[in-house]
Amino acid sequence: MQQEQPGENVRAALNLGHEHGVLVSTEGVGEAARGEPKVLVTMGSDSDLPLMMKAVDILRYEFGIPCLVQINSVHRDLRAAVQHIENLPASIQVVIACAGGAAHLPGNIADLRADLPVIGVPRDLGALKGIDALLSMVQMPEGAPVAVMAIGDAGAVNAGIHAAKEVAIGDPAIRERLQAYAEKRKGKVRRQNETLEEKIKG
Ligand code: RP5
Repeated sequence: MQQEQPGENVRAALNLGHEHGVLVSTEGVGEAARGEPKVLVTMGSDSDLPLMMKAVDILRYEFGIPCLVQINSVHRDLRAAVQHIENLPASIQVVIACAGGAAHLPGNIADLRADLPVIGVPRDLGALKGIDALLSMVQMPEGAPVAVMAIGDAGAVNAGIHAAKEVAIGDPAIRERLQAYAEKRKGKVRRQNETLEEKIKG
């Protein structure tokens, strides 16, 4: 399949119903999206979406990686979640899963999909401020690993970068974009040093 195919053609080629989620790429969302999705970005509720958009945006704008975005709740509709995760398009190489509270979603996906790496993002939520989600994800028993990121915004961005690194294993163009991203970060330190004397003088 050609990368430039629009979203509806991608859907048709992948035999993907709208219940499978929303395609997102650099070019746009839904019918405006282009390319096969390489990353599934899933979450327990659309209340997690503002956080997970940080992962989606770094994937599409920094690395040009199309993704599929999908809600999967393992405490409201476990059967639908199993159905979705077992029927992902074959182009999906990595899963990013976000949840708050007693966060079972990433671990459940790690069990359902022995073939895919799963990255967990704990959401800062409720009385325990994400510590509950962090521990639920990181303390997976032996055999179903979840690569757990930091709680909240940094974790969502890092999940996008980590997913890009997984995709880059088989895609030299993504490796180059990761290098370019690292160079931008170095530039930030250089600029901070250039203006440091003025800031100290006040
Ligand atoms: C989890 O419960 C979701 O991932 C979300 O973080 C949390 C609260 O969901 P809502 O009550 O906001 O839908 O399953």
